Amino acid sequence: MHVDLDYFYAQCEENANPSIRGKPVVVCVYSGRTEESGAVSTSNYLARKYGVKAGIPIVRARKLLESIDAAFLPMNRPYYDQVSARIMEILRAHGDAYERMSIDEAFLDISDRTNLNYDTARDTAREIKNQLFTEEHITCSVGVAPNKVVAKIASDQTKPDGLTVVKPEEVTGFLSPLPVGRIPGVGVKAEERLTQLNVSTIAELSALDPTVLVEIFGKSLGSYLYQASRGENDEPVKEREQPTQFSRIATLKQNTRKLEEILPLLEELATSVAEKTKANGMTCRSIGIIAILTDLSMHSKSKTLESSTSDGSVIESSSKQLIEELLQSMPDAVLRRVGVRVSDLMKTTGQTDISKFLTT
Ligand code: TTP
Ligand code: CA
Repeated sequence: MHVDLDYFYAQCEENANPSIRGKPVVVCVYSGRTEESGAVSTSNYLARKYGVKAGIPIVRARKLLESIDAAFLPMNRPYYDQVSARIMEILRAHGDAYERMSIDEAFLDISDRTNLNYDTARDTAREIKNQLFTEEHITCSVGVAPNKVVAKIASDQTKPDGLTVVKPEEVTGFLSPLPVGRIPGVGVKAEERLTQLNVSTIAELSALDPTVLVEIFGKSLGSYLYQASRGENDEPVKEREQPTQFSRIATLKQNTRKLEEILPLLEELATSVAEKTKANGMTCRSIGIIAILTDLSMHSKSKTLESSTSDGSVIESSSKQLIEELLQSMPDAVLRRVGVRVSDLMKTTGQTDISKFLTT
């Protein structure tokens, strides 16, 4: 099963501000350089009807929605991280195995618990969708299929709030008419290359000689494509390898060395990194800051804690202390970007975070 949360950041915003429901919603990453500079992070489906989608400049989105009552909101990543972490916990509990792919996507292996029965699998998918909606007011699109590649293509088939089940005997019929671009990993470039070979559908791709594909795309992508076009893929659903660090870095509204101008951004980054650490079920023992100066040189400073934590306030206060120390040691430094990084990570499962006892 592949689960993809619908228009995720924008849906989080609709839940946080119910008054914007029913309006086009545009989540923006303001670069801060001028008032309207930056790009659209994502938008709800209503905004998409007007052509407003991820990646376009905010200025362009404003034009497209000129006479419309639309909501333009700044991206609030720490909040989406929190919602995502809760949802991922729910998803994890529904799988024999679970693999988080991104902030809003995960694979579940449900083979054993459904006994490979696709009707049971459909019920499981409905149950998950209901639970996400009841508990988090979030809709998602789900694909159920014999393997990861087909499940991902299936979740993309009907959006938003979709559920597409592709039984083993339906795989070929399902894939055949779809454009090759629907195969995960086929980007614009690969698609262009395939168009030159007169291949536009997955059926046409599956008719190519595999040696031709390997010649053009190399052994790894070439053989993956050949298999994917036939609906074959044997990658297991598995938890990702443990990350060793989490970091976030962002550009300041203006170049500065004033603490009062740096701290609000630093706080936001620290909270986000803390959420990410928690979302991964981990704690950190080392906290660091990164500073990129106006000459683009990079400087960092870190400290080791006495005990491991994922407490946002600890990460925040340590980051503040480190940035103060860095500014003191570099009297001429003017900052362009700042970042927060945690490392020395540990899994919390089966272990108690000592800081929990210390904060009460
Ligand atoms: P997606 O799953 O690609 O998009 P989505 O969830 O907004 O919409 P859909 O209903 O089509 O799944 O990405 C997940 C989140 O990642 C998205 O809500 C915002 C963020 N994102 C960006 O910040 N920039 C981008 O260019 C894209 C594609 C996504
Ligand atoms: Ca999504």
